[in-house]
Amino acid sequence: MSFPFISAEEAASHIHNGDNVGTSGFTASGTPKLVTVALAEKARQLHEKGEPFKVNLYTGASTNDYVDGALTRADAIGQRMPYQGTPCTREAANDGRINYYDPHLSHVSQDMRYGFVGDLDVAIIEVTEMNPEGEVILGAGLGMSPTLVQMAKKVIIEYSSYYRTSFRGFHDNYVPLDPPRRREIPIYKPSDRIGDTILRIDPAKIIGVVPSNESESIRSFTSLNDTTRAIGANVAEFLAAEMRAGKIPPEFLPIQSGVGNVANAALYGLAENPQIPAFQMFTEVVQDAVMDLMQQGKCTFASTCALAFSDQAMLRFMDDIDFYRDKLLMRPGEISNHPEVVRRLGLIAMNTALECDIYGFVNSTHVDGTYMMNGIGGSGDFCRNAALSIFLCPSVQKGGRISAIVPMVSHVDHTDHDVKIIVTEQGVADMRGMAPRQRAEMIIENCVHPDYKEIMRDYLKISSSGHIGHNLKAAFALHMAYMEHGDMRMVDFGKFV
Ligand code: 0RQ
Repeated sequence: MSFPFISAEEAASHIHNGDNVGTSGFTASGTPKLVTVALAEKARQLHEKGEPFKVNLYTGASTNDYVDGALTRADAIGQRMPYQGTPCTREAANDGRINYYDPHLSHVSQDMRYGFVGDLDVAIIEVTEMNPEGEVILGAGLGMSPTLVQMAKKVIIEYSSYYRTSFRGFHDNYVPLDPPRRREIPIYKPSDRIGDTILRIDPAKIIGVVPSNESESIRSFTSLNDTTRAIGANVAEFLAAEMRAGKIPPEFLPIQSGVGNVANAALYGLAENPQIPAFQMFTEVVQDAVMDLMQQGKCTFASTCALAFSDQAMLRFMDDIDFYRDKLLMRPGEISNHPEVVRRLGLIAMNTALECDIYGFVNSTHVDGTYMMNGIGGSGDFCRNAALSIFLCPSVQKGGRISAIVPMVSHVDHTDHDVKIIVTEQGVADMRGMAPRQRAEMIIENCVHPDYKEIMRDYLKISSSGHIGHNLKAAFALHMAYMEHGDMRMVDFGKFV
């Protein structure tokens, strides 16, 4: 069977108001780049004629301007799941124009197969190679494509010729059976393959192939600064001490690292510390730092869901692709984040917090408990199940006007039952085995910025007794001081005593 080449506009004509649409990719990598933009234009034209047009959008994780950006600006998204990180989509989720639902990333594929969001009308899948039997090689992000092509009534292919070297061999496509027939996920080390390099799509579902030549358009990271460098160094020193104490085996444990500037810096911290041996990664996203670590021999293998390289780094990757062939494997998000495997492999999980509280609860998602930043992503998948769950953050934000360590987080994503270690540029709080009051003292002394230490000690003094001591009137006094005066340091506990 051969498939017709069609324009992005024609592809978009097959997508209808109210359709459930799934896209390939994970973060910006491997997403469609033309059909979603044409779909946005179709929505705009229909809206001008006074006709309704919105689709419900289901993706592997965050996307990019080609998907979330274009569709949000065209007011073409109804329901949206999961993780997003595009500024205009964030705004639309916060002001209610998009109905955003933010589950753990490892749950999304199975939730869709379980029928929680209904049928999937269309899947738009970026591929880098395909044959007339519907066998395809995906691109730089695996996301939930295996589940999407299994479920979709129609599949639109975006055939990317941007990748000038073959991606064949980097994917491990796999869909677990659903309960009650689910079996164990047979991954016993990060490099174990359990699925297929090729993804098979029922040829009868493929309605056309749209040629594309777009890059992922990922920008390079902000270079390290004193704060992020200090966080990285603190993590590395802590892990080196764990090894010396025999709590991490000499061959080390696989690393999971979140996305963003802080997570990137933490990996460089591990690279720079000579006491940290070469390690493997079992993670959901690899960023530019991992390429550098592989070149240095510090990271010997990475299992991931996506290669979220900046465009510059992707060009270097393609130039040297054979070096990476036995060092990188992409899996569906359902597997890269699978609690069973995370627990079995004993990961060291490093994710970034918006704010932590003095008892070890973590807010990863909602500024002031209300404003959605990005989403929980995979942080919960990893946090609860890792051998060591570490949260990183600068001790202050916005030039010191916000303390990232507060008396009580304004929203809870990760509880004190799961979070083991908090690291800021000030130091490390190792909360394992510690009662709440011990944790509070340790976090204040080791992690809080000097401008806020006395404020936190004062909070403890006005807190009740009890297992987790709080003063419910004053618990959000720092947040309120920021809202009222633009600076948490203006807090006045006097009125709560
Ligand atoms: O604001 O953009 O205006 O400068 O948040 O903060 O310090 O640059 O850190 O890029 O690593 O992002 C938690 C958002 C951190 C991210 C978060 C403001 C700060 C800045 C970004 P500006 P930084 P990062 C893997 C795992 C949740 C999901 C997760 C995230 C902006 O890491 O979304 O871990 N994590 N997934 O000024 C007000 C605070 C703030 C604050 C930071 N307390 N109050 N603003 N900011 N703390 C990924 C996947 O699952 C795919």
